[in-house]
Amino acid sequence: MSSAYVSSDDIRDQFSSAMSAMYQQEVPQYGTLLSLVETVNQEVLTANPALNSELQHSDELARINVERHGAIRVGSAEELAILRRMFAVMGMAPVGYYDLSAAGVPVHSTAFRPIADEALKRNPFRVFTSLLRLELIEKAEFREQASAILRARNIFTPNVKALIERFEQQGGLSAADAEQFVNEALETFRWHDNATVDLATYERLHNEHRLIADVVCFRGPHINHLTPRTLDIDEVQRRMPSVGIDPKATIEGPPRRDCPILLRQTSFKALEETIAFADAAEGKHTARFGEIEQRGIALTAKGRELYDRLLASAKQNAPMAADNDAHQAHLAKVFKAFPDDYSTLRREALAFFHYQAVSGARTEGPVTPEQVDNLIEQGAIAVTPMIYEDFLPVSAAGIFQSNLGGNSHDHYASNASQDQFEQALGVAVIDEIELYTQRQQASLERALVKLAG
Ligand code: OOG
Ligand code: NI
Repeated sequence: MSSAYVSSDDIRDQFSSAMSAMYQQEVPQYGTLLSLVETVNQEVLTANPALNSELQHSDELARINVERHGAIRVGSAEELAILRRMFAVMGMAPVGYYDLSAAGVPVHSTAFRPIADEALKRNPFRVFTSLLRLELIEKAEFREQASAILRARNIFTPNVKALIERFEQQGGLSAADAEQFVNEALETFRWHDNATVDLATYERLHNEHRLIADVVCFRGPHINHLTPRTLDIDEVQRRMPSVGIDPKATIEGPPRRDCPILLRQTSFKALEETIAFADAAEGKHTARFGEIEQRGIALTAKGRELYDRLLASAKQNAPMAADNDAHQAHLAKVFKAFPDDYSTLRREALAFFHYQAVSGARTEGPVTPEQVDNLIEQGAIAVTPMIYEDFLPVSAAGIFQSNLGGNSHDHYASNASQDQFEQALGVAVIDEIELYTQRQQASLERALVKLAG
């Protein structure tokens, strides 16, 4: 790629900070949450020098303050396919397939995110992107009305489409084009307090499912939350009320542990906002909320299986407590079966790690897998946890539900359709486990080459 072009990592970094600035203006509580998260992160790092140096060593520290994910919901295959090309300009590819129908939400989703080590270090900005599944709406009349409304809208500015095409033809964008791209791409995700339909249409679709109204009745897929990464989610959850934020009852995901795994998340309830409808009637819509997350180590397929099993059994033998302390205590008991030290997690191949040669160390001849363990014990190879960069379907369902006022529709139950999603997207989604496996393997190979001198 010619140096006349801005790197995709730079464009993503600019876009992620422009999006954050826009959302702080639109939803002031998000700004309050950002400050709270920053305060708690600073306190954690001050109180815990070992964590501080571990994060510094793995280049995690630099990204913490820019790190966030957002979420959007789109209505048609065409919209999803153009979004995929838009995110590609920012070095973001679709990773993973999430079926939310099992949780009574008529969407399926992927996460657009950077995939290479260097890109993740620079800015791991991710967007959880859901496609509405009109085929799951029972009444044909609603299906047809919704798809006619969606066909008539255009969620992209003409300029952003032209810039996407220019990027695809040239293989990059100049600084001026990149700046214009960021500004124009932002328009797709802006909030509109005027709906494209009359109040009666909104209410009909809303009564079928609140999410359908949210996707169908507006000019575009407004960003519905942005989520900063905290180093202590329990502490942020505890302090949210003190800054005027009302958190959802329980933290989703695994319990607090010495070695955090996967992803823990909590949110505050969606705001009720005034909307002007096309017939000049005034009404309310609740869509936009705030969320925080704490990320831990990525799990292998084997580790993930254990996580899913333990989570399911926790849910089975205790209906999710509305009291977070009781819920966390119960989870902690069930998750005792999940090893909680990095050495066991690595030896039992439950989690992914980065391997690094320690400078000055040398090996002779080829190294067998058993010798890798010895080299680690001898201090010739250092291992650091590989952070989980993706999402969790059960947690995502919990986040969706906390904002849908409990109006879940069981008849959508378990209707995964990855083929159909990929057809809409225009490409196959990348398998996240495969990505972690490749990154781990590449780091080990680099370490061994370096040790061999
Ligand atoms: C997405 C909810 C899922 C997460 O972090 O798991 C999500 C949405 O409400 O559109 O953001
Ligand atoms: Ni989220």
